[in-house]
Amino acid sequence: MAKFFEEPSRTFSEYLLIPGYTGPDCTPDKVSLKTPLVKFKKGEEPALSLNIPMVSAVMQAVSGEEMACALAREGGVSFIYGSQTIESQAAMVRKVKSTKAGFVGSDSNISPEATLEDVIALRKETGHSTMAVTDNGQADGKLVGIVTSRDYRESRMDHSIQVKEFMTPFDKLIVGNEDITLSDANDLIWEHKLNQLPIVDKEQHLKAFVFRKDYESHKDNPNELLDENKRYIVGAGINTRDYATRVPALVEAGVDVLCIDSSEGYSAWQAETIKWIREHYGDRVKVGAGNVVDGDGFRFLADAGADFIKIGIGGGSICITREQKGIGRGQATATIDVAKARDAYFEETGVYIPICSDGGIVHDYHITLALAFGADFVMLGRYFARFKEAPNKIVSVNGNYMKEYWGEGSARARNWQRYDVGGDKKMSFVEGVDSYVPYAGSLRDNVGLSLSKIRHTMCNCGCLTIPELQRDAKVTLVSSTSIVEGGAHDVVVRDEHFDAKPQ
Ligand code: RVP
Repeated sequence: MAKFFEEPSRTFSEYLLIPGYTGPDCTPDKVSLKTPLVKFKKGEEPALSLNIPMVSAVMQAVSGEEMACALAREGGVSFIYGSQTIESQAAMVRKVKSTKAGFVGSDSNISPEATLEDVIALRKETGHSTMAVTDNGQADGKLVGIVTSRDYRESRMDHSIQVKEFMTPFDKLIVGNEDITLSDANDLIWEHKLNQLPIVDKEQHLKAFVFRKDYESHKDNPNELLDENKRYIVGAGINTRDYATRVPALVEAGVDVLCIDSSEGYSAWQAETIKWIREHYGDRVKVGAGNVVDGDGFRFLADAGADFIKIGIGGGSICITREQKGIGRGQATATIDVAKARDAYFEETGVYIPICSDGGIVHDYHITLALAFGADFVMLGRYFARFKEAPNKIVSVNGNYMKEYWGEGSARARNWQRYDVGGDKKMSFVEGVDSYVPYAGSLRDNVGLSLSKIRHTMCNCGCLTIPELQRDAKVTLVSSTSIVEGGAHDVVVRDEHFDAKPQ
């Protein structure tokens, strides 16, 4: 007879946290959200940790190079999507690793022969008013000058005038050399009252810009996740088919951590992929695996040598796996069950394997719940797809700004490797949808707000760290009627459309 689980499969919205005692020293500013990213032995430090418990999903619509830099700046990690060619994925990783914190690659480049009209068009496209003028019009060209809004008067000048006629030429520019430190770059900016400092190599090729406004934000970014060379930490997704070529290319590009991206990870192919990585790189290359939804799946991947293990089947906002195939498990129950298996494994072996709850986070408090259930960090797709830094397009739908968001198992992404169970190299049916999510602005503002809520809730629970929350949280199931009680009820909520007129 089949094995039946006694507990129904539950999701986050079915739970609430019960407050614990909050002492006078338990304040949000004292909360640490540091959490391990890869496994470690009892008493030792993990080789990689996150400063906030959030990573961005291995998805075309979510994790490109801009997202990776923005999230690392806040203390999390992006896993650059693997459903693209090995070359383009490695190029994205390389781009992140070549972006030193505070040193920004130039995305607005123009040639000296271009016209003012081209400058105006480029400014509209990128939203940036500082442009590098390079001999070939590309980011890697020789710097011959810069154009900022101070160099031209749009309404007074002929738009066909060439850039070389009005740019600030190289010999009038203050520049930094490529070995300059951020703090020396900042000194130059202050000394010469600059808004930006171009950084060039010995051949005068543009390497980056340091902006005055970025330095300010860098200073108040204590959570930035950097490697020992002050470069952003970045992850990348891999699959169980082309790892023998993809992994070396990503490692060569400087990737910090890999993740086998699959809708169902309790498989021989995942074990083979990890084995191949261990044979070729030992423990130097860190690799997470998944997804699983019970203790058996966890144990299998733990024994296979995974550095972290991801939980979740069918809970993603764009995912229809449960409808299509009838497999999966409520995200809360899956996380609780896998956390139990992880704790038992730790007891038994002295090795702590971080677990990641992936998919189905709708409200910020779901993150706190996932952590209370034992997750060490969460992976989010929909959440990050709403931000400016995601690689998906912003569109207007019925007058509202939206961002496109599509599943890796949708007809649009066609990421068949993620759903591969051997056999044909194609997708015979979809497991995801193509959708829109409301545009929400910058990652920094949104993540800041979410983390603030998490810190406050942790203080309500009397916890200053994630391990304390995992150990001390008190959790209750909610009834469907008490869910109604949890929102505003029995009042007419005031908004701009319904407001009392003064008498
Ligand atoms: P969400 O954050 O709820 O949008 O979920 C994102 C997660 O959904 C991803 O990290 C991945 O595990 C899963 N996913 C991605 N594509 C698909 C699909 O097409 N079914 N599912």
